[in-house]
Amino acid sequence: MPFTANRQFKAHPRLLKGAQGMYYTAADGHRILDGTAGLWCVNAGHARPEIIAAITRQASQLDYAPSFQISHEDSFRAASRVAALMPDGLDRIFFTNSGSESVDTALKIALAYHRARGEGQRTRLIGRERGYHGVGFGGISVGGISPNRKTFSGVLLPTDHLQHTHAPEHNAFSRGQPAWGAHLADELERIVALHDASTIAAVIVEPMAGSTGVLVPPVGYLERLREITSKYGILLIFDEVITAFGRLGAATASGRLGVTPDLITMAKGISNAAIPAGAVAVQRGIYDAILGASKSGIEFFHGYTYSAHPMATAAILAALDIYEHDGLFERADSLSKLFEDAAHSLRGRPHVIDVRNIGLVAGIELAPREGAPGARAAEVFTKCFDRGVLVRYTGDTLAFSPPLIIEESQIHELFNTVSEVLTEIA
Ligand code: PXG
Repeated sequence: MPFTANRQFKAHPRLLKGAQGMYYTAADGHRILDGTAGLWCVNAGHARPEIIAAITRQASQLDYAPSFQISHEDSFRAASRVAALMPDGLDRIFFTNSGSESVDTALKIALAYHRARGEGQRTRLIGRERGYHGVGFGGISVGGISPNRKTFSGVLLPTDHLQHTHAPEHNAFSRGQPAWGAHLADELERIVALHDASTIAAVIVEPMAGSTGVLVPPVGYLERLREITSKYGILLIFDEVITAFGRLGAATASGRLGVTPDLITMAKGISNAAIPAGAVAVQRGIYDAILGASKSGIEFFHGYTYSAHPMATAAILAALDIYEHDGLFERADSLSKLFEDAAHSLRGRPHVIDVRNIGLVAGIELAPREGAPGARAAEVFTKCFDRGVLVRYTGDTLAFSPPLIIEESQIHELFNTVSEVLTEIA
């Protein structure tokens, strides 16, 4: 099983058999409040009838259309709708089926762009410690989570990594963006000095690092990365697989935080996770450069059998309709203060050493148990699950990212359950 202790799971399986709105139903019938939108992806809540209807209709009308040399109208309709949510200028869309594929696609576009401009020697990619960019070879190369890399270390791409921005000694219990840490982006200058800008293709970061345990960018940090990358002609990629489609109370983190990258990767909320889907948004100048470099024929040798799968584009169009009609990005924004207060109310509870938040995301970091890092958070996860509340954990950080339809009372239920569990564990 993916990222799972297989033997433990088989000894104590946790199975789900249904989902509706804010709740899962476990195999034994008990209801579980979804505090994580599945894996950060079911932003509009489960089993939305509009999405089910769109997928069903599409399955009977056009179950599949080849994506090479042929397409279907919804592919372009969905691309235009996604583009309309992106920052100005990022209006060329390439469809994928997952976040990992989006990341590898974006990295390949970056390399293709430099090559198209006669700078094919720009091949080095810069990621960040603790970054998560999926599990393709590109994604793990720029990723900064060592257990995901070490087994494959001999075959990773030439990369370098910025320092992560986790700094509890300066920023513990910050609300929203922490004040300290913009200068951590200056490390890019050091990396550029070491390798020379002429060898560097792109920098990729999650604007808000989710998987590693909710690291919110310090005030001014992303701006600084933007300045330095622009200065040296290095492309800036924001991996918005988690943050796009409302998670931070806006269509994108880029829009919410006011920093525009050159490429944006997305997946998860794009289809409300009802059908696997992902995409890369590309600045028009990059697209034009790649197309312009090719005299005729195929301009970019890349793509998937299931790029813009008809069922995926149907789900994307239906999900984007819901986000718009129900005002879910605005809803996430208006709930974010209450969510912040509820998360920070756990300050002072047993084991809590930090609380971090932005939009409808919170991370609660626990002191690790001596000799057993991660065990405390794992126990909280299990106990909450049994009590009917789903949270995520990574290391000793609990992560919260509910569907954007969550009600105020459910926000309180989520954090109150965790608070109770914290008082019960060693
Ligand atoms: N980039 C980012 C920023 C992600 O968060 C991926 C790429 C890869 O997406 P796919 O669709 O290939 O899995 C992700 C995925 C967690 C968790 O609990 C996060 C992800 C996946 C599973 C669990 O933090 N993020």
